Amino acid sequence: MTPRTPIDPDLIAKHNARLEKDLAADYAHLGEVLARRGVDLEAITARVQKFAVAIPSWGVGSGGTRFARFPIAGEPRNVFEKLEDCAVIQQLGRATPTVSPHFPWDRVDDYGELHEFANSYGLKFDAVNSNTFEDLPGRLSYKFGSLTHTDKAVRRQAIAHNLECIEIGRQLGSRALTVWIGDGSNFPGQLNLAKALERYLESMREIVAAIPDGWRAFIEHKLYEPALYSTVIADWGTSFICATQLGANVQCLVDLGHHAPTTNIEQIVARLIQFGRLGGFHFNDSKYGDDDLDTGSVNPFQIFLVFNELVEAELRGAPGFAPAYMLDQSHNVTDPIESLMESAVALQRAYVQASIVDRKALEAAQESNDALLANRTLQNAIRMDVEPAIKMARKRAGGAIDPVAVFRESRYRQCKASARPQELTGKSGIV
Ligand code: RM4
Ligand code: MN
Ligand code: MN
Repeated sequence: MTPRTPIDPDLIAKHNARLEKDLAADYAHLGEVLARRGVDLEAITARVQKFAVAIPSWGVGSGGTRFARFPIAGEPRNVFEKLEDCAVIQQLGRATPTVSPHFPWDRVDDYGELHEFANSYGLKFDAVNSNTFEDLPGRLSYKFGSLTHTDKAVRRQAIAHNLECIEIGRQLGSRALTVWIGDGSNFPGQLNLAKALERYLESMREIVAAIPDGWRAFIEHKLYEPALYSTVIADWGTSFICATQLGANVQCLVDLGHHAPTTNIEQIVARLIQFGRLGGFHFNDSKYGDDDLDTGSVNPFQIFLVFNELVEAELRGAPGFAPAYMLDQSHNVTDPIESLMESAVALQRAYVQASIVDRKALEAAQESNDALLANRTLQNAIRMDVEPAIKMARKRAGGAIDPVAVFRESRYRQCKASARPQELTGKSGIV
């Protein structure tokens, strides 16, 4: 069955026809430059075509800050409309064939129907995210924690929610559960730090016991917020220790915004790979905290350095290396569809640049302690304009050479503005 196409394929073809000639010339030029370095452009383009990152279902809605939310006309009101928007991103960009759902935000009555609906657009589901950081009416409150709460009844409720997420994921064809908790404390002395972690492990043991064969559980750490004094799973060390305590199918998920501003994230990534516990990523960018800005918009070098570790691990065949790539962003001042398309390209760019690093030269420079040459080897890779490889990969896969331009010309958002009458909710932003 050919997938449904929310954007008129003729519009893409028309746009591409206009840009094809320039792209062919740029592509040929890039091919020559890379050949001089001993790199085969066709092999690189084929790598780009295989690269995939999941869209967060919550990312296609407009986000907000702690202060206010400014919904845009035509934003999705339920998971079906979210999937429609995800299909646009995939149709134009061809780098995002999966969606990572979030529950209870994406709850429906019939998951078989949801699965089929996604399939009709050629989309599949990636890791299922549980949410025990928000209260539901008529349920016990997570104000003082969820999986680590002092009250066993609250812990039971949070565990049950995660078990339900696994069951939903099973029906959706997902293969992983991501657990992020907001648990922690706001005052020194408020929480017994050791006991809180003990309760976390106890709760997680029950969840991990229900993880189906072939699945993985991801533990996502975060330095602070909403807890402002201490967070139970604050850092990769805690995440790593918990993963090793909980089982071989439990790994660590790195959200780029969940660290102190100067943290060397690429080194964390290297450590997790080395010890077989890198589960995956939530990509985004930030200046100060968990800003959830578009990936690569603030610090593209950081993304490159992360991919430098990932590609190195891939090429040397690091045991158990199979990270799940997901975006986790919140869009306050842009159209989420445009932002997500740009972010996927930023990841492809970092992936290509990391793929053309002269690894032999780098290793030789490292072994001989030639710091300057080692750094120049990396710089040589990021100075290359690799856009033609990315555009060509997209075009060959049936996407748009310039996805944002086609999206704007399609007037998709304007059409949705009338089809999806705005629902003003009091909800503020995500953390
Ligand atoms: C959290 C964390 C989680 C995401 C929520 C919405 O800060 O990044 O991954 O599910 O935000
Ligand atoms: Mn995240
Ligand atoms: Mn976050």
